[in-house]
Amino acid sequence: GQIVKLTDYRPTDFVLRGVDMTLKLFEGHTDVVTILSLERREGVPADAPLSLDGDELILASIAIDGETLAPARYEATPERLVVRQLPETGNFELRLETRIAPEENTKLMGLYRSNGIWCTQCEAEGFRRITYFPDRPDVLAPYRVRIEAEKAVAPVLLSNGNPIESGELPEGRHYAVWDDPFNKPSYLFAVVAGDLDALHDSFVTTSGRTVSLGVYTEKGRAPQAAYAMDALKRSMAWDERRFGREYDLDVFNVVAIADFNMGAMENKGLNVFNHKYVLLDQDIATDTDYAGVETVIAHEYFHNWTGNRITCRDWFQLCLKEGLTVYRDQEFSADEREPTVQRIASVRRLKAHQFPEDQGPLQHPVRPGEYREINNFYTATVYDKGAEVVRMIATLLGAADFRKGMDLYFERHDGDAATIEDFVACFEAASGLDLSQFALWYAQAGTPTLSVTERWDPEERRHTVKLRQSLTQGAAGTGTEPMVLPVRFGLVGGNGEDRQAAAEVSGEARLKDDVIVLTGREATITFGGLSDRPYLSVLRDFSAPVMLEHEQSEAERLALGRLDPNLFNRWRALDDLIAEALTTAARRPLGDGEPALKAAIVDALLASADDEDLAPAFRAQALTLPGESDVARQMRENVDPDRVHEVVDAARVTIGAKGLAMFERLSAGASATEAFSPDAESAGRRALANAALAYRCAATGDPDAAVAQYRAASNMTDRLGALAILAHRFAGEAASESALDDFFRRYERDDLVLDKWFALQATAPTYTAVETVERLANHPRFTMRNPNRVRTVLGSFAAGNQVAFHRPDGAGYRWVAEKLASLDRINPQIAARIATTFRAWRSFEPARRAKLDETLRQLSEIKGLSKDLQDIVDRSRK
Ligand code: DPP
Ligand code: ZN
Repeated sequence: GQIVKLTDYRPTDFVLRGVDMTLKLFEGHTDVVTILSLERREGVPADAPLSLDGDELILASIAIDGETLAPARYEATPERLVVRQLPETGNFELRLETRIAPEENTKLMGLYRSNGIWCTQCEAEGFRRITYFPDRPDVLAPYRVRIEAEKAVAPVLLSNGNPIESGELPEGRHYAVWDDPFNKPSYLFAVVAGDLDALHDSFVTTSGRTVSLGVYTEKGRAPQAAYAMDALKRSMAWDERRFGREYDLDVFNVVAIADFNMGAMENKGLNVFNHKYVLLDQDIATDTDYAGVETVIAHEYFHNWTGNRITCRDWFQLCLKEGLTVYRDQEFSADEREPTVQRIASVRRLKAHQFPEDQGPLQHPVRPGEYREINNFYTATVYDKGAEVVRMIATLLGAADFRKGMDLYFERHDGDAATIEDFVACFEAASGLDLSQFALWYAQAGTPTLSVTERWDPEERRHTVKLRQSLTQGAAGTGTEPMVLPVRFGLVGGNGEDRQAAAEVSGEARLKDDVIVLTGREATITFGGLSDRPYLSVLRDFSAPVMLEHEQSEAERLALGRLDPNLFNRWRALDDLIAEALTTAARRPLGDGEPALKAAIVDALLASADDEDLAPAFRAQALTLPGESDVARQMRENVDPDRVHEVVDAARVTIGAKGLAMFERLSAGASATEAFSPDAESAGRRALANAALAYRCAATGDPDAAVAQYRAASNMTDRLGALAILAHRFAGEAASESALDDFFRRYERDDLVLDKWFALQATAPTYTAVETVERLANHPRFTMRNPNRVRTVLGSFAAGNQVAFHRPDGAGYRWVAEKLASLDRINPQIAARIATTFRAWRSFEPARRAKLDETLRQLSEIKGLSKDLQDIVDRSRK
């Protein structure tokens, strides 16, 4: 495939003024008539042709200003339409007809059918699968869309914007016309047609306009959209309050679709969702699912301003909308839930997904400089590190100037296809800060290391803190200049309060309130006038996405784990201690009997879990040990997944045994006594009880408590919490098998719940899980056509089952590779995404490394591999 480069950007030769489309939906095919109103851009040579993108298209007819074109004037292939001898000046109308087959579209890009419903996914380059078009985000136009379909099959006809007309047609057909007055790029185009139910509500904006809201679902499921609707209204109100952003159309619709490549899509006025992020109630969904729906609903809604009103000039600027919108949804969740717990969850996610990406062969900067397949750049780096970069801007500027900068961005660029430079310039203008060095965060790939050392001078009563940053060049080959690191800190006294101290900075850094802004490779800050040695709490709230190397004694870290008034760092003090201990232990050989965790660390963890002054959700986070993949990542090389599993599991047993009495108390009657409410506080109580149950069963080796909770559960969180313990800790045992059978029978009819059943079995940490996934893939309810199902079997196994995927005989690798090869012919995007699991191959011990290498080589040599999968495989091998 061809490489697209950021530096090659230039505007189109023709300006698009408007789009008028008619989609005639029939069983088996759809006829699309597109009228593009175009004009040659000033300064473009008169003989320059018009070149439009296509993908697997067949042109049925072509006319300009009502006149059919002679074949000599155009050239059409499935991928391109070139038209010559076009008017030198003035507007002209290009009319195109294409015939497409949504029923055969298994890539789920463009127009396709899911359970009979017609729906679209156009980001990034799906629109060109519907009609020939200048399919790039800097081509903006108003759209008018007419949909025609058989009324009995598709009573509901939706598109972007406002509905302006509808009516009957002969032969039982009908039509609807939608008008979107806002200029938009083609990737935000959407059409949905089908026999759908809906939940309706309305929202009155701050200026008093009433917006009709609809959440559309498959028949009979509208009641399960109630929480999504609630989250939507809260998102709309929050964006007004926090960012002064009001909704702009008369309607806002969300549609839940069963077969969907992404989580959801922010099409203007018509968000299309993976139904996993819409449909729930307490019987079918866990608290994690509730939080997921809330976040994704908010995220897509927030895109209306950060993405839609202001979009991206080109796909290299993807983080302009995604990083910013993730930051916004994180802030929303922090406000709606527990801020510290939300931050812990975001940082865990960043470290689990983005850090390994940034340190491996698929490394790329937050704004990539080139790509072969843009679908492969919807990554943790663009999204999550992109959000961290925005968060650092907010930290550097402070809340007031950050808001000023955002206001200016909306004011200056409303209606634009903008760039990162445009975005950053707004914060410079708002604050007077020079952010040119800061902008390196967008250009330099890799995770910087921040080293911190301290020296207490008892004579002078001075504490000296030395900061150093370094960055090594990785696969992306980008620069390694020092970056701007905002390091939030506190000097904690023995009473658990932050001390105030006069500070003196030497080296390239400055101090802004409680933030050290490190700009050079190193700097020293001296704090004077202290009565005794403080505990240094550094990188509070994870104020910069770095790897922290802080030379601090175990005693000091345990003290911070008990005292730090910054709760995020209180959590991190223990989490880091545990992660390091597990990593050290995992480097010792398999079967080494030494306990991984010292008694003092276990006691500290148990004290934290039992501290009733802390929110239950926080205590549950404290009990969540670093996962096997976190330990593997920290080891960096020579990883033996069996040893990692042994170490992490032994730690669970040790903690469970020592805290057994407490865990029995905390796990007793998780939900039996209270009516279900999905709010964050109640969810926190359930999380704590379920964490306690897991430790209890680890300690006793007895499944009875889990079986009892499974049976008595009155909500899915408790039922699945118990089932997860049975399916993983007691895999293969009678208690586990019968609970899994029961679960299947209970929820057989609901694919969303069935996904949980598939995923739990695919992630059971035993060698036999390879045979299990083989069996699951042959299960009548398994299908390669449904991305969720594929993700819950193949994806969960490859990314979430360290033991079985890495089985020493290589059977796990072979099975995944085989499945990916066949999946690639159906849905390349999903195949490529799952294949990224192989990128860590270099970090394993020699025998597994060789097998992984060989598997990747075999994959790379398959003939006719998609551009998506080929790109991932080739880059992973580098
Ligand atoms: N649907 C994806 C998201 O919202 C891509 N825009 O992040
Ligand atoms: Zn997004």
